[in-house]
Amino acid sequence: MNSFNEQFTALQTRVEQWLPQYFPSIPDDEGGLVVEAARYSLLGGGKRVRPVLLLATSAMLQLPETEAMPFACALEMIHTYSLIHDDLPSMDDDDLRRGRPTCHVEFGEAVAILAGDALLNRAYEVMLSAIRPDRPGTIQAARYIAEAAGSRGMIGGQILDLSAAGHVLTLDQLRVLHGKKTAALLKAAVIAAVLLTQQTSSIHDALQRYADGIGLAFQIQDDILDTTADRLTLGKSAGKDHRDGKPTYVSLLGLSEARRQLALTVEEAKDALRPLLEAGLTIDFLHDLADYFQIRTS
Ligand code: GRG
Repeated sequence: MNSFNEQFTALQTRVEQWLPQYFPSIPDDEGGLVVEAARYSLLGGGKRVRPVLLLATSAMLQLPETEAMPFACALEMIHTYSLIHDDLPSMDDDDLRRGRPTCHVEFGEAVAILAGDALLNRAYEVMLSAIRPDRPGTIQAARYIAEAAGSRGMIGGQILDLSAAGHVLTLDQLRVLHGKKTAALLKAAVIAAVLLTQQTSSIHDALQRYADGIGLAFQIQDDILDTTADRLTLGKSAGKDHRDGKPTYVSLLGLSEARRQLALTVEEAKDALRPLLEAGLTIDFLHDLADYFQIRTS
Protein backbone atom coordinates (compact mmCIF):
# COMPACT_ATOMS: atom_id res chain seq x y z
CA MET A 1 0.00 0.00 0.00
CA ASN A 2 2.98 2.30 0.53
CA SER A 3 3.80 2.83 -3.09
CA PHE A 4 0.05 3.34 -3.67
CA ASN A 5 0.07 6.17 -1.11
CA GLU A 6 3.12 7.72 -2.72
CA GLN A 7 1.58 7.53 -6.19
CA PHE A 8 -1.72 8.93 -4.95
CA THR A 9 0.07 11.86 -3.26
CA ALA A 10 2.18 12.51 -6.37
CA LEU A 11 -0.93 12.66 -8.58
CA GLN A 12 -2.76 14.86 -6.05
CA THR A 13 0.23 17.21 -6.10
CA ARG A 14 0.13 17.45 -9.89
CA VAL A 15 -3.57 18.33 -9.72
CA GLU A 16 -2.89 20.96 -7.03
CA GLN A 17 -0.22 22.49 -9.29
CA TRP A 18 -2.49 22.68 -12.33
CA LEU A 19 -5.87 23.66 -10.88
CA PRO A 20 -4.94 27.28 -10.01
CA GLN A 21 -3.51 27.71 -13.51
CA TYR A 22 -6.74 26.57 -15.10
CA PHE A 23 -8.74 28.85 -12.80
CA PRO A 24 -6.67 32.02 -12.27
CA SER A 25 -7.74 35.06 -10.24
CA ILE A 26 -9.06 38.08 -12.10
CA PRO A 27 -9.24 41.73 -10.94
CA ASP A 28 -12.18 42.84 -8.78
CA ASP A 29 -13.46 45.27 -11.39
CA GLU A 30 -13.69 42.37 -13.89
CA GLY A 31 -15.83 40.24 -11.60
CA GLY A 32 -13.02 38.90 -9.44
CA LEU A 33 -15.29 38.23 -6.45
CA VAL A 34 -16.96 35.26 -8.08
CA VAL A 35 -13.58 33.83 -9.08
CA GLU A 36 -12.31 34.32 -5.54
CA ALA A 37 -15.31 32.40 -4.20
CA ALA A 38 -14.83 29.62 -6.77
CA ARG A 39 -11.11 29.39 -5.95
CA TYR A 40 -11.94 29.30 -2.23
CA SER A 41 -13.87 26.08 -2.81
CA LEU A 42 -11.73 24.67 -5.62
CA LEU A 43 -8.34 25.15 -4.02
CA GLY A 44 -9.30 24.61 -0.39
CA GLY A 45 -8.73 20.89 0.04
CA GLY A 46 -10.53 17.84 -1.23
CA LYS A 47 -9.13 14.40 -1.95
CA ARG A 48 -8.99 14.97 -5.73
CA VAL A 49 -10.18 11.40 -6.28
CA ARG A 50 -11.72 12.05 -9.69
CA PRO A 51 -8.74 13.76 -11.36
CA VAL A 52 -6.37 11.27 -9.73
CA LEU A 53 -8.44 8.44 -11.16
CA LEU A 54 -8.43 10.01 -14.62
CA LEU A 55 -4.68 10.64 -14.53
CA ALA A 56 -3.87 7.17 -13.20
CA THR A 57 -6.04 5.44 -15.79
CA SER A 58 -4.56 7.62 -18.55
CA ALA A 59 -1.02 6.86 -17.39
CA MET A 60 -1.76 3.13 -17.35
CA LEU A 61 -3.02 3.50 -20.95
CA GLN A 62 0.14 5.41 -21.94
CA LEU A 63 -1.42 8.83 -22.46
CA PRO A 64 0.97 11.73 -21.78
CA GLU A 65 -0.04 13.65 -18.65
CA THR A 66 -0.34 16.95 -20.54
CA GLU A 67 -3.13 15.47 -22.66
CA ALA A 68 -5.03 14.08 -19.68
CA MET A 69 -4.66 17.06 -17.33
CA PRO A 70 -7.28 19.41 -18.88
CA PHE A 71 -9.93 16.70 -18.57
CA ALA A 72 -8.80 15.77 -15.05
CA CYS A 73 -8.97 19.37 -13.83
CA ALA A 74 -12.27 20.00 -15.63
CA LEU A 75 -13.73 17.04 -13.76
CA GLU A 76 -12.57 18.45 -10.43
CA MET A 77 -14.12 21.83 -11.32
CA ILE A 78 -17.44 20.16 -12.13
CA HIS A 79 -17.26 18.18 -8.89
CA THR A 80 -16.51 21.34 -6.89
CA TYR A 81 -19.40 23.22 -8.50
CA SER A 82 -21.70 20.36 -7.51
CA LEU A 83 -20.49 20.52 -3.91
CA ILE A 84 -21.05 24.30 -3.73
CA HIS A 85 -24.58 23.98 -5.08
CA ASP A 86 -25.32 20.89 -3.00
CA ASP A 87 -24.40 22.79 0.17
CA LEU A 88 -26.83 25.66 -0.54
CA PRO A 89 -29.73 26.20 1.88
CA SER A 90 -32.19 25.22 -0.86
CA MET A 91 -30.45 21.88 -1.35
CA ASP A 92 -28.56 20.01 1.39
CA ASP A 93 -28.08 23.13 3.53
CA ASP A 94 -24.61 22.56 4.91
CA ASP A 95 -22.17 24.87 6.66
CA LEU A 96 -18.97 22.80 6.49
CA ARG A 97 -17.13 21.46 3.44
CA ARG A 98 -13.54 20.36 3.04
CA GLY A 99 -12.97 21.38 6.66
CA ARG A 100 -14.01 24.99 6.09
CA PRO A 101 -17.20 27.05 6.03
CA THR A 102 -19.14 26.33 2.86
CA CYS A 103 -18.95 28.77 -0.03
CA HIS A 104 -22.33 30.41 0.68
CA VAL A 105 -21.48 30.80 4.37
CA GLU A 106 -18.26 32.58 3.43
CA PHE A 107 -19.46 34.62 0.44
CA GLY A 108 -23.26 34.67 0.58
CA GLU A 109 -25.74 32.64 -1.40
CA ALA A 110 -25.84 34.67 -4.62
CA VAL A 111 -22.05 34.67 -4.99
CA ALA A 112 -21.92 30.93 -4.22
CA ILE A 113 -24.46 30.15 -6.94
CA LEU A 114 -22.40 32.16 -9.43
CA ALA A 115 -19.16 30.57 -8.23
CA GLY A 116 -20.63 27.14 -9.00
CA ASP A 117 -21.80 28.35 -12.41
CA ALA A 118 -18.36 29.83 -13.12
CA LEU A 119 -16.65 26.53 -12.28
CA LEU A 120 -18.97 24.56 -14.54
CA ASN A 121 -18.47 26.95 -17.44
CA ARG A 122 -14.73 27.06 -16.98
CA ALA A 123 -14.63 23.26 -17.00
CA TYR A 124 -16.17 23.26 -20.47
CA GLU A 125 -13.84 26.02 -21.65
CA VAL A 126 -10.86 23.96 -20.50
CA MET A 127 -12.09 20.78 -22.18
CA LEU A 128 -13.01 22.58 -25.41
CA SER A 129 -9.53 24.11 -25.50
CA ALA A 130 -8.11 20.60 -25.31
CA ILE A 131 -10.11 19.30 -28.28
CA ARG A 132 -7.93 18.25 -31.19
CA PRO A 133 -9.88 17.66 -34.40
CA ASP A 134 -7.36 14.99 -35.43
CA ARG A 135 -8.02 13.11 -32.15
CA PRO A 136 -11.70 12.04 -31.95
CA GLY A 137 -11.08 10.75 -28.44
CA THR A 138 -10.78 14.31 -27.15
CA ILE A 139 -14.30 15.15 -28.37
CA GLN A 140 -15.70 11.84 -27.11
CA ALA A 141 -14.15 12.32 -23.66
CA ALA A 142 -15.49 15.88 -23.31
CA ARG A 143 -18.93 14.74 -24.39
CA TYR A 144 -18.88 11.77 -21.98
CA ILE A 145 -17.96 14.02 -19.06
CA ALA A 146 -20.69 16.52 -20.04
CA GLU A 147 -23.30 13.75 -20.11
CA ALA A 148 -22.12 12.33 -16.80
CA ALA A 149 -22.52 15.75 -15.19
CA GLY A 150 -25.91 16.42 -16.77
CA SER A 151 -29.53 15.48 -16.34
CA ARG A 152 -28.89 11.86 -17.29
CA GLY A 153 -26.03 11.77 -14.78
CA MET A 154 -25.18 13.76 -11.68
CA ILE A 155 -27.94 16.37 -11.95
CA GLY A 156 -30.46 13.57 -12.55
CA GLY A 157 -29.14 11.82 -9.44
CA GLN A 158 -29.41 15.00 -7.41
CA ILE A 159 -33.07 15.48 -8.29
CA LEU A 160 -33.79 11.84 -7.42
CA ASP A 161 -31.96 12.41 -4.13
CA LEU A 162 -33.96 15.54 -3.30
CA SER A 163 -37.19 13.70 -4.09
CA ALA A 164 -36.20 10.67 -2.02
CA ALA A 165 -36.01 12.48 1.34
CA GLY A 166 -38.55 10.98 3.71
CA HIS A 167 -39.34 8.07 1.38
CA VAL A 168 -38.34 4.43 1.50
CA LEU A 169 -36.54 3.30 -1.65
CA THR A 170 -35.83 -0.21 -2.82
CA LEU A 171 -32.18 -1.20 -3.12
CA ASP A 172 -32.49 -1.03 -6.92
CA GLN A 173 -33.89 2.50 -6.76
CA LEU A 174 -31.09 3.53 -4.42
CA ARG A 175 -28.53 2.01 -6.77
CA VAL A 176 -29.94 4.03 -9.70
CA LEU A 177 -29.89 7.23 -7.61
CA HIS A 178 -26.31 6.74 -6.47
CA GLY A 179 -25.23 5.54 -9.89
CA LYS A 180 -26.17 8.95 -11.22
CA LYS A 181 -25.46 11.27 -8.30
CA THR A 182 -22.07 9.94 -7.26
CA ALA A 183 -20.85 7.16 -9.54
CA ALA A 184 -21.39 8.97 -12.86
CA LEU A 185 -18.52 11.42 -12.38
CA LEU A 186 -16.19 8.76 -10.97
CA LYS A 187 -16.99 6.54 -13.92
CA ALA A 188 -16.41 9.46 -16.28
CA ALA A 189 -12.87 9.75 -14.90
CA VAL A 190 -12.10 6.21 -16.06
CA ILE A 191 -14.04 6.24 -19.32
CA ALA A 192 -12.62 9.62 -20.39
CA ALA A 193 -9.16 8.02 -20.24
CA VAL A 194 -10.44 5.04 -22.25
CA LEU A 195 -11.89 7.35 -24.91
CA LEU A 196 -8.84 9.60 -25.03
CA THR A 197 -6.70 6.56 -25.79
CA GLN A 198 -9.23 4.84 -28.09
CA GLN A 199 -9.09 1.43 -26.42
CA THR A 200 -10.35 -1.88 -27.76
CA SER A 201 -13.83 -2.95 -26.72
CA SER A 202 -12.51 -5.59 -24.32
CA ILE A 203 -10.42 -3.04 -22.40
CA HIS A 204 -13.34 -0.58 -22.56
CA ASP A 205 -15.77 -3.16 -21.16
CA ALA A 206 -13.40 -4.22 -18.40
CA LEU A 207 -12.78 -0.64 -17.27
CA GLN A 208 -16.49 0.09 -17.47
CA ARG A 209 -17.17 -2.77 -15.05
CA TYR A 210 -14.35 -1.56 -12.81
CA ALA A 211 -15.69 2.01 -12.87
CA ASP A 212 -19.23 0.88 -12.05
CA GLY A 213 -17.87 -1.08 -9.11
CA ILE A 214 -15.73 1.64 -7.60
CA GLY A 215 -18.45 4.25 -8.15
CA LEU A 216 -20.85 2.17 -6.11
CA ALA A 217 -18.18 1.32 -3.52
CA PHE A 218 -17.38 5.01 -3.05
CA GLN A 219 -21.01 5.77 -2.27
CA ILE A 220 -21.55 2.81 0.07
CA GLN A 221 -18.51 3.93 2.07
CA ASP A 222 -19.87 7.49 2.01
CA ASP A 223 -23.10 6.22 3.55
CA ILE A 224 -21.16 4.24 6.15
CA LEU A 225 -18.94 7.20 7.04
CA ASP A 226 -21.99 9.44 7.43
CA THR A 227 -23.10 7.23 10.33
CA THR A 228 -19.72 6.23 11.80
CA ALA A 229 -17.34 9.17 11.37
CA ASP A 230 -17.26 12.56 13.05
CA ARG A 231 -17.45 16.06 11.57
CA LEU A 232 -13.79 16.83 12.27
CA THR A 233 -12.50 13.74 10.45
CA LEU A 234 -14.91 14.10 7.53
CA GLY A 235 -14.41 17.85 7.12
CA LYS A 236 -18.16 17.99 6.43
CA SER A 237 -21.29 17.36 8.45
CA ALA A 238 -21.87 13.83 9.74
CA GLY A 239 -25.16 12.07 10.44
CA LYS A 240 -26.97 14.24 7.90
CA ASP A 241 -28.55 11.45 5.90
CA HIS A 242 -30.39 10.24 8.99
CA ARG A 243 -31.34 13.80 10.01
CA ASP A 244 -32.74 14.52 6.54
CA GLY A 245 -34.54 11.17 6.24
CA LYS A 246 -32.39 10.18 3.25
CA PRO A 247 -32.40 6.54 2.22
CA THR A 248 -28.88 5.08 2.28
CA TYR A 249 -27.22 1.68 2.14
CA VAL A 250 -27.01 1.81 5.92
CA SER A 251 -30.66 2.76 6.45
CA LEU A 252 -31.77 0.06 4.01
CA LEU A 253 -29.42 -2.77 4.93
CA GLY A 254 -27.94 -1.94 8.34
CA LEU A 255 -24.28 -1.24 8.98
CA SER A 256 -22.86 -4.74 8.82
CA GLU A 257 -24.71 -5.72 5.62
CA ALA A 258 -23.68 -2.41 4.04
CA ARG A 259 -20.07 -3.27 4.90
CA ARG A 260 -20.47 -6.74 3.41
CA GLN A 261 -21.94 -5.28 0.20
CA LEU A 262 -19.05 -2.82 0.07
CA ALA A 263 -16.46 -5.60 0.35
CA LEU A 264 -18.23 -7.62 -2.37
CA THR A 265 -18.43 -4.61 -4.68
CA VAL A 266 -14.74 -3.86 -4.24
CA GLU A 267 -13.83 -7.48 -5.00
CA GLU A 268 -15.95 -7.36 -8.17
CA ALA A 269 -14.29 -4.13 -9.24
CA LYS A 270 -10.81 -5.61 -8.77
CA ASP A 271 -11.87 -8.76 -10.57
CA ALA A 272 -12.97 -6.65 -13.54
CA LEU A 273 -9.35 -5.60 -14.03
CA ARG A 274 -8.24 -9.13 -14.98
CA PRO A 275 -8.45 -8.62 -18.79
CA LEU A 276 -6.17 -5.61 -18.42
CA LEU A 277 -3.60 -7.70 -16.61
CA GLU A 278 -3.83 -10.29 -19.38
CA ALA A 279 -3.26 -7.48 -21.91
CA GLY A 280 -0.01 -6.66 -20.12
CA LEU A 281 -1.18 -3.44 -18.44
CA THR A 282 0.00 -2.44 -14.97
CA ILE A 283 -3.16 -2.48 -12.90
CA ASP A 284 -1.61 -2.10 -9.42
CA PHE A 285 -2.74 1.47 -8.78
CA LEU A 286 -6.33 0.93 -9.92
CA HIS A 287 -6.43 -2.30 -7.93
CA ASP A 288 -5.26 -0.58 -4.75
CA LEU A 289 -7.54 2.38 -5.39
CA ALA A 290 -10.53 0.04 -5.15
CA ASP A 291 -9.25 -1.05 -1.71
CA TYR A 292 -8.76 2.60 -0.75
CA PHE A 293 -12.41 3.31 -1.59
CA GLN A 294 -13.33 0.69 0.99
CA ILE A 295 -11.07 1.90 3.80
CA ARG A 296 -11.01 5.67 3.29
CA THR A 297 -11.85 7.59 6.44
CA SER A 298 -12.85 10.93 4.94
C1 GRG B 1 -25.82 20.13 -7.08
C2 GRG B 1 -25.95 19.23 -9.45
C3 GRG B 1 -25.64 19.02 -8.04
C4 GRG B 1 -25.19 17.82 -7.66
C5 GRG B 1 -24.75 17.51 -6.31
C6 GRG B 1 -21.98 16.15 -5.24
C7 GRG B 1 -23.40 15.99 -5.05
C8 GRG B 1 -24.30 16.09 -6.24
C9 GRG B 1 -23.88 15.83 -3.83
C10 GRG B 1 -23.00 15.84 -2.64
C11 GRG B 1 -23.64 15.03 -1.62
C12 GRG B 1 -22.92 13.77 -1.36
C13 GRG B 1 -22.53 13.53 0.03
C14 GRG B 1 -22.65 12.91 -2.30
C15 GRG B 1 -21.96 11.67 -1.99
C16 GRG B 1 -20.65 11.44 -2.66
C17 GRG B 1 -19.84 12.63 -2.80
C18 GRG B 1 -19.95 13.31 -4.08
C19 GRG B 1 -19.04 12.99 -1.81
C20 GRG B 1 -18.11 14.11 -1.90
O1 GRG B 1 -17.03 13.76 -2.72
P1 GRG B 1 -15.56 13.56 -2.15
O2 GRG B 1 -15.59 12.70 -0.92
O3 GRG B 1 -15.25 15.07 -1.70
O4 GRG B 1 -14.67 13.14 -3.25
P2 GRG B 1 -13.88 15.86 -1.73
O5 GRG B 1 -14.16 17.06 -0.85
O6 GRG B 1 -12.80 14.99 -1.16
O7 GRG B 1 -13.64 16.25 -3.14
